[in-house]
Amino acid sequence: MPEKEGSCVGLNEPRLVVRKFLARPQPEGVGAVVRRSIGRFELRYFDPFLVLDEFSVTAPAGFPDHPHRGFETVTYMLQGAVKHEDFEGHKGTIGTGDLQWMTAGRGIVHSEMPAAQGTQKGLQLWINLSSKYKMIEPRYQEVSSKDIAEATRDGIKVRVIAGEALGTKSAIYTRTPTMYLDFTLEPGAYLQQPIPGSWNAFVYVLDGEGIFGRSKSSLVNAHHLLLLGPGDGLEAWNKSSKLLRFILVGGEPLCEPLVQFGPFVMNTQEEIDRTVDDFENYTNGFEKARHWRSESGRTLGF
Ligand code: FJE
Ligand code: FE
Repeated sequence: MPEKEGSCVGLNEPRLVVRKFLARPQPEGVGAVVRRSIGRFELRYFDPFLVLDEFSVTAPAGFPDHPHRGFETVTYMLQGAVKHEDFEGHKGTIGTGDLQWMTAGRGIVHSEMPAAQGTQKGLQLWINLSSKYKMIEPRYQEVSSKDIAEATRDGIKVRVIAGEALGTKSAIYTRTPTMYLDFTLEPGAYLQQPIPGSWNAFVYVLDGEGIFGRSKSSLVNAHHLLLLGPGDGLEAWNKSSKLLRFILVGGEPLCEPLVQFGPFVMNTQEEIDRTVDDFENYTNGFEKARHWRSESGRTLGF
């Protein structure tokens, strides 16, 4: 029998931090604020990731009616609640710790608005879809906080949004192979997390101060994005006296041409032109946008 699970884990080639960005607040949507790391000018694309926003929204601000095509949006709530409504009549509210994994595919038009008093905070990640899946039927996977798989070991807690960690697997289906882990490390904790060698991966720090990649590297605190270089996993340390919370996200790069026009992400300019036509003429997946308005009654356009 193997020994205690995990005892054989060891990384041969820990990934090092190759780039570091501080995500500063910027206006987005209607009166909302995002700290954008991936998707800003200096980091337009980190294949397959298009956008990572740490958002902060207080009513009446929000993200009223707007379309998406060609990718997935993953919304993970950190505080408060967001209500979404789409043009098919799909409605729901996600609160602290809840997850919405939306595959926009050929087209979604929806609104994402605050659903509670005070400030709603969370993360929204946009994951590109490969050319063969860009026009698939839209799909939602919604997971409430209590159903997100968690594991704890040696001062490490992980919430497994997608993929696997500490022997615990998520039930989320990722069309583009993706891992998404929410780690909390107690003071003194040390983490080794395998990551498939061919994947791109990053860390985004939410709280506290951590050391990533090499034990002697400098402390990294909240709102910083770290791009990881090649290797087979991540090593992280909490050498501080407070909790350290960060997400680790990895994905298999698509290695395809990319043409983006706001919330439409395709492979060629021609496909983008067709998408704008489809949106304006309510065709090829946007049929139901013709008569639909959310309760907010506003639009973000695109
Ligand atoms: C969008 C502008 C936007 N980050 N984080 C243009 F703001 C958006 C958009 C969001 C968004 C929504 C939430 Cl709930 C959280 C976000 C951008 O909705 F889609 C376009 N096209
Ligand atoms: Fe959206």
